[in-house]
Amino acid sequence: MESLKQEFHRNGYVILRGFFDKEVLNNIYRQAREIFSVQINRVLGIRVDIENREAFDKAMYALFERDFDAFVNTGKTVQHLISLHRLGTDPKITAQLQELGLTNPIIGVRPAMQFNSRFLSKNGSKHWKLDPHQDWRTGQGSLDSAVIWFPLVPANKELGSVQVMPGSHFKGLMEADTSGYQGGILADLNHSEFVQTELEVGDIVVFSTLLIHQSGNNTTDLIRWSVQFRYNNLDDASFIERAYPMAYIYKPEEELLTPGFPSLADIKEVFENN
Ligand SMILES: O=C(O)CCC(=O)C(=O)O
Repeated sequence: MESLKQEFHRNGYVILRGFFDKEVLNNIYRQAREIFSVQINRVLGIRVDIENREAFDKAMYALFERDFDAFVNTGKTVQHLISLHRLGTDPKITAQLQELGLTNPIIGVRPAMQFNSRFLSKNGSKHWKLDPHQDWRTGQGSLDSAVIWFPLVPANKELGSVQVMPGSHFKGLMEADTSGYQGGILADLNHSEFVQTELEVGDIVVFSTLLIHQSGNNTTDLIRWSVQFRYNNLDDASFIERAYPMAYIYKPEEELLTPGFPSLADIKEVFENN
């Protein structure tokens, strides 16, 4: 019988059902909504019930429309949840990656949390979903580097769960538009080769960074909340030979984001009055 590693090598991905504890994921999802709800309250003056999914997602759209910067910054902030990072370093992941052949896994980049909805796009732009691409193009890590993709809400076709093209890692690294974040593949692809994943909370897809994949089409009025973890293999010979290339740029802003802040009074408020 084919081992999981053989299936992973053949298809370029595997789906593992019930891999994560639902409660752990629910907690991350809840914490992310709590952070957004603070900005929803500040910007829109409403206290939205984070347990009411329709109402909450609508409030997210309203925040996006009213204060795009606040939305983007909050989106970045939730990526830094300690619970999310803790999950990304769970020994269970290391063991699973080792079973799949990444003998010595290391984090490739910070975790990413995505909120996909056509209502979270500017002027009808398609940036809310990703065209066919290979993550290796943007990560350039070990040849066997892998992505763990999972939803924070049940993700079916209608909610636009990720779509994968089985065996497409054997097409090699494709020409891509590297001008933006997407790294979209330029060649015409046979779209009928895409497989639509359908995942419950707790299920994961592990895929090779060379696998061609794309966002599904979220046709619902709800947000598709999902997370991606990325790992390299320190033992990969080409990774060592290429001196561990690091393609993600992480640097501070040159300008103060809030000009004139903080004053000495602001500082004293924190350090003297508490
Ligand atoms: O979440 C999606 O729809 C696509 C995600 C993806 O392509 C990626 O993280 O590389």
